[in-house]
Amino acid sequence: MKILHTADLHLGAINKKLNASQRKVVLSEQLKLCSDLFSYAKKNDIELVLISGDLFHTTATAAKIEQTFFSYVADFAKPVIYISGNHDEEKILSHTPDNFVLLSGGIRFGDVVISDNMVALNKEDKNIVMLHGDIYSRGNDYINLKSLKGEYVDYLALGHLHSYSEVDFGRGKAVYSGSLQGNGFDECGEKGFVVLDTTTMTHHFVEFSKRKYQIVAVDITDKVKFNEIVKEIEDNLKNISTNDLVRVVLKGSYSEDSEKYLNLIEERFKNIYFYFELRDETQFKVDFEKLKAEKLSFKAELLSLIHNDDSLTEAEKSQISLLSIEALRGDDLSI
Ligand SMILES: [Mn+2]
Repeated sequence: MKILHTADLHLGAINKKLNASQRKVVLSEQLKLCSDLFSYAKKNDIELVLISGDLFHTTATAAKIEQTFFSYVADFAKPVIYISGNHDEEKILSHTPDNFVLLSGGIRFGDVVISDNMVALNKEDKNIVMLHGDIYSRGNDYINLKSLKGEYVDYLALGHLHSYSEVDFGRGKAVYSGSLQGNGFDECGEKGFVVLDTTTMTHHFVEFSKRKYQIVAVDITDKVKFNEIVKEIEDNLKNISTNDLVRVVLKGSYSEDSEKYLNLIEERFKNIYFYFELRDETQFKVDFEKLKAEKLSFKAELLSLIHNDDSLTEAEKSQISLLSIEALRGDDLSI
C-alpha cells in the first residue's frame, strides 16, 4: 500500500511582506497545491493520505478555504487521516466529508496500523504513528525520540517542522514531510511531501512547491560601477526562477567611488521576480593606497588620522571614515 504523508499546509497563512495582489496569488496557490496533491495521489495509486497537523493556519481560517479543501478530500474518496497541530488544535472543523478521519487511537488497514499514540501497538504489525512536535529541540512541543526507542514504531509521520528531514530511531524512522510551500525567508529550499510504500516500508521525498524562497549572497567587492554591480547580481541569480521570492544580500566591501545605489538595484529587479528584496551587509573600506597619492589634501590627512588611531576597531574606523567622506562631500550622513 502507498501512503502520502504531508503536514503543515497552514491554509490561510500569508506573509506580511507581500502586497495585496501577491497575497491573493499565494492564498489561491495554497489550495491549488492541495488540489494538485490529491491529483498526484490518484494518479500514483495512493491509498491513504496522512496530514500530521497544522492543516489550517489559525482557528479563524476562512470557511471558504475550509470548504474548498474538504471538497478536494471528498473527491479523493479514499481515507485522509488527520491529527491537529499547535495552529489548528482548537479549530472546530465543519464540512468534513466521510473519508476525512480525525485520528483518535489506531486504525487498521491489513497489517498496517495508523495511530496517534504508542499504546497497544503490536510487534508484528507495520506501525505508523502520527505526531506533531519537535524531535530536535527541547521546548513546549518537544518529542523525545529516546522515549520511543523501545516502542514498535516503524514510521513516525511527523509534522511541525517545515522542511523534510528524517532520523533513524529504534526499529523505525522519524520523518518530517515538511510543508508544501515555504511562507517566509526562514523557509527556503525544497518543499513537498513524502510517499511511503508499506510493502517495503521505504519512503521518498517528492518536491512539489510552485515557488521557493531564495536567499542569495552576492559579493560586490571590486565592483564599482552600477552596471558591474547589477551584472554581478544577475550572474548570481542565473539559476533562480522568476516565480521565486528572492532576497539578495550584498556582501564584501565597497569603496568611496562605489555606485551601490540600493533603490535603483531594487527597481531593476523587483518586477522580474514574484517578490524581490535587497539587504546590504557590505563594509565600507578606505583605499589608503589611492589616498597616499592625494598628498596634502584635508581628506587624506583626516582619513590617515582615523586609520592610524589604535584605539579604534576596524569596524569603527570604516564607519567613521565613511561619515567623514560623506560630511566632506556635503552628503546626507548614513547614520
Ligand atoms: Mn506546528
